[in-house]
Amino acid sequence: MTTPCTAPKPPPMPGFFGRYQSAIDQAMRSNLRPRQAPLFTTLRYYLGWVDTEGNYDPQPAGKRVRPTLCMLACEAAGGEPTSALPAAVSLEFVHNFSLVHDDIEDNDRTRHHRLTVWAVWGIPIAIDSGNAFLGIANLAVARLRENGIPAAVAVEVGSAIADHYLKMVEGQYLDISYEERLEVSVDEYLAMIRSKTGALIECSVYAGALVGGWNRRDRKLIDALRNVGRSLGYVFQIRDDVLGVWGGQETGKPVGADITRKKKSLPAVHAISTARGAARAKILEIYRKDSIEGEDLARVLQIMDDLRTQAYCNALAAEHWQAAKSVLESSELADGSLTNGTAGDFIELGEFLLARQA
Ligand code: GRG
Repeated sequence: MTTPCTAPKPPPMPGFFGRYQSAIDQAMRSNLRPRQAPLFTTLRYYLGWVDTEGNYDPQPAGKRVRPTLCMLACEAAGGEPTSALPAAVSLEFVHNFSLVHDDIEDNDRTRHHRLTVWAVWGIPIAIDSGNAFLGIANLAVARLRENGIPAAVAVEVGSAIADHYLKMVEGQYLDISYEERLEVSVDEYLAMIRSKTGALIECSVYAGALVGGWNRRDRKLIDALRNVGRSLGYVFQIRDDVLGVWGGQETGKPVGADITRKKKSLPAVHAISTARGAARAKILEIYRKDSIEGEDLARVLQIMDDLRTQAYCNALAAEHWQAAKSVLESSELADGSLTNGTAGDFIELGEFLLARQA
């Protein structure tokens, strides 16, 4: 029997999320409002607003982590959080572009317990749908000027978002290419997740800090917040990898999901690189097969248990979280330069990401 995912009870979403949720939702809806062509039903469906026919049908949506981080960083740097909404929702649209395409690439028929776009409309339409999300994202961020953000800052934020989503796409390339390889080092894995997942999370904090802090001419503060975002990206993906193997109470994923598909997520990277003797021969033999199921899956989970792989992953996530906390407590951020209470919000968020169940 393998060790279940360790968290006594799922932590609640940090309370401060509520501060921004309705503004994010309204801004996302207003960006999509002028788009009434049938294509955009696929976007509204994916966002959990309508059913496949386009009829009102609210469903549990994504966590909106990226726009929330963007608004929190803006507030932390001294800005009015709503001034960052064009960047915040742009990041959420980019994220949805990546998820719609990721569902195709991973052959995933469901996300958040609902059919994915390709599973409903087929792959060609889902490619189109993802591309539409990206177009909407590009238009959304261009609206920063309407919130009184100077052109130079708006251009910098727009370029940062484009630059970071290119990094995300690069990271996705690496992730896919690692599936063909038997052995991937922890350093290679960390470089891959820094791009695939970390780039957009880092950019969320960076973009928010730029919008909120441009008039303070305090690059140190913006860079320090950006470093917090970078560390949170690692925490986020490592936790995702733990949930991908040991399941989460709310992920809807079966235990072993990422092993079955031979993903080189952190648990596999750790187990393959640290197993010795008969365990090493066995795990390599299993990972040479086309897919991993039944007894093979149970054996890999057993090897991971023996190697204390889950504890290793949790410790690495905690190490990156510690790095973020040290920045939050560093001289750049701890001397009252952050808006009251926002350092505590970042801490609450980090602790939620470390233990989240979905
Ligand atoms: C094919 C041109 C082309 C691009 C594809 C697919 C892709 C680019 C990049 C993939 C990036 C990706 C899906 C990273 C995984 C990040 C991740 C763990 C997503 C889950 O994020 P959550 O938990 O999702 O925030 P919700 O649903 O809560 O918003």
